Amino acid sequence: MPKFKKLVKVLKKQKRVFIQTHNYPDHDSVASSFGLQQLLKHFKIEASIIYHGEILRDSLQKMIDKLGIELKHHSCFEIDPDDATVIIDAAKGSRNVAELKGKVVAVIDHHQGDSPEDVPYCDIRSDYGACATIIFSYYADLKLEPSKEVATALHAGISFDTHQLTRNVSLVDVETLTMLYRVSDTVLVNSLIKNSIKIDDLPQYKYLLENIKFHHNFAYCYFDNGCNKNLLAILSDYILTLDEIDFVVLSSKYLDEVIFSVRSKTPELPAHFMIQEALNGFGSGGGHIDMAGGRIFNKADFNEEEIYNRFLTQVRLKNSFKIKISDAMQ
Ligand SMILES: [Mn+2]
Repeated sequence: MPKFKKLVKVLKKQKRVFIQTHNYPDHDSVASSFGLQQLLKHFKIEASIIYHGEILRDSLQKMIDKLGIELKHHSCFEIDPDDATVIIDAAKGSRNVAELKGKVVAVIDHHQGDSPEDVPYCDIRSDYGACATIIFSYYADLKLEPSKEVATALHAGISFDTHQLTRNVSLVDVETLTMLYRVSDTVLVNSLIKNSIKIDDLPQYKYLLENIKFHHNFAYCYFDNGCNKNLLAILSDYILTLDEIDFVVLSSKYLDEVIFSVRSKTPELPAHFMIQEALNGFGSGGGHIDMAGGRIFNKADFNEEEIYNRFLTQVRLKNSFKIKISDAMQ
């Protein structure tokens, strides 16, 4: 029996179903939710897509508008404890997912993590570059072709999460993208990718270029005046394009918290472990070997110098280890 049928069985029993993205959703979480919602319709299950936070990027808003994706802030619904929630592109209990009144009955995710025992359906594939790849596998298992809108959304989800097949990508992501490419609106996907920033974002670039610190292959910057989460991610990808840089940490004040975006070009500097280590005792972090995020929940706990030094110590240690290995190999 295809795995997806198990999810259908779980959801058929529910009175009302919500598909919840991670907070401040990105292209992959919205695309995956949309793909799942449309597939559930095939089984006569109606589900509403909800999120917490805001839609921060114009590129994402454009994808939502052009593809007619219906998603609403969770406050638009009166969610009660009997309502069922499917969490997409995040883990149950993660700080990145608002805890709502409904019961979590399913988790579909591609981040590293364990399956919670109290959730009837879990599909966690941490070797995949995008959650959209998992959703497409359901269509493939059922031998159903996604609509042009769903294919376009999933194509965008995979392209954004894997940074156009250059980050945390698996062969399955590539094969999925090849199949989607035949059906999707590639002109729209390309325009979403190419137009990812606005003129209003340029002052943040200026601040970054004026304040970034470099230490050998490590780059670090703290945005004292704040920078939103999605732009911070775009900026860390931008800094990683520097040939000399292997490891980037950008952080910013954001509401009451301090948020972090980490990127790594080399497995010797694993982004997810290094952020966990650096924020230990102050906050939490996680993600993938080449991209990770984190936060300090109370900005009063944030001491910029101490955090910088924690990252720097780890980078120095790991760099010296790397040098020793390469010396030994010569
Ligand atoms: Mn994702």
